[in-house]
Amino acid sequence: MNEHFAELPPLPSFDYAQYGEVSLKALPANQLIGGKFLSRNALLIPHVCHHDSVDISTLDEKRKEWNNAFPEQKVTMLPLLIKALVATLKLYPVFNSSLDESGKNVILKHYYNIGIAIDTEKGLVVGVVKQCDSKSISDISEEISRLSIKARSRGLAMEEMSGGGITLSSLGDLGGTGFTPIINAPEVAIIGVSRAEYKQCFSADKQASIRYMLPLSLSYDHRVINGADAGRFLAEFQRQLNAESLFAQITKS
Ligand code: CAO
Repeated sequence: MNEHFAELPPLPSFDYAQYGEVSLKALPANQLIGGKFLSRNALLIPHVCHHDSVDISTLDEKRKEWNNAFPEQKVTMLPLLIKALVATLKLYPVFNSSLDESGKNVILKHYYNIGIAIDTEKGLVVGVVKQCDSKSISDISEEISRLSIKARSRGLAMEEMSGGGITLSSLGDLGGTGFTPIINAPEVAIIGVSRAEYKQCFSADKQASIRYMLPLSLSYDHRVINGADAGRFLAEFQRQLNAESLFAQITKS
């Protein structure tokens, strides 16, 4: 496939200074390294991005109740998303897979390692929270904290950035209503999460209520996953984010 790209014209070089003063700023190290992989993944993987939103009103209430009761063990939305994602992956295992080198088979992973995009001063890195099915919400919370502190100080070891099955890229409370995340190959899907907002929603019998809605953007490798699979997968993820089994885990955390 690469030979087709060898024939593309180079990006234009340009004398920007002819229009006014300019200055040079070096890109941070992680940005330089990550940029090469992002370019490769964006060019070589046929991406499709599926946008949706999920009602997390009840989940957020339970999270806040927990945080008020145990402020020293504060939980953000991310560990809860990870737990719901693991439950969804168990039902839709192709989202936790990689294409083999022949491109004719997928390797299904029977472990649940979730990558999380971490914003650092040196650029974006992906840390991997391992064995999320056997970890409690508190354990996952602590591991996210550990990985993000280390990524922003000493940097992560290769082992801490490897072995993921699918990645969650949460822009958290930074804003946005959706974005198109680039798949972290050799994974086949990535979920982008934007800022949750209170919105007026209507039930099937047209009753209005204000709900806390979380925007989701699922990019998937169209060689492996079809649009119908993506729709079913996100519908299940929405169910899992509202499942009693998830709420029960918050109180047991
Ligand atoms: N909507 C609204 N609020 C949200 C939210 C969402 N989708 N996600 C998180 N929040 C809230 C958290 O609950 C927390 O609020 P409280 O203090 O009231 O609980 C606050 O935002 C800050 O959360 P956080 O960002 O510190 O923690 P996190 O666990 O959500 O995320 C980490 C951790 C490491 C993923 C995050 O710090 C980070 O680096 N995010 C950026 C990732 C990124 O750059 N992605 C884009 C990649 S493409 O270039």
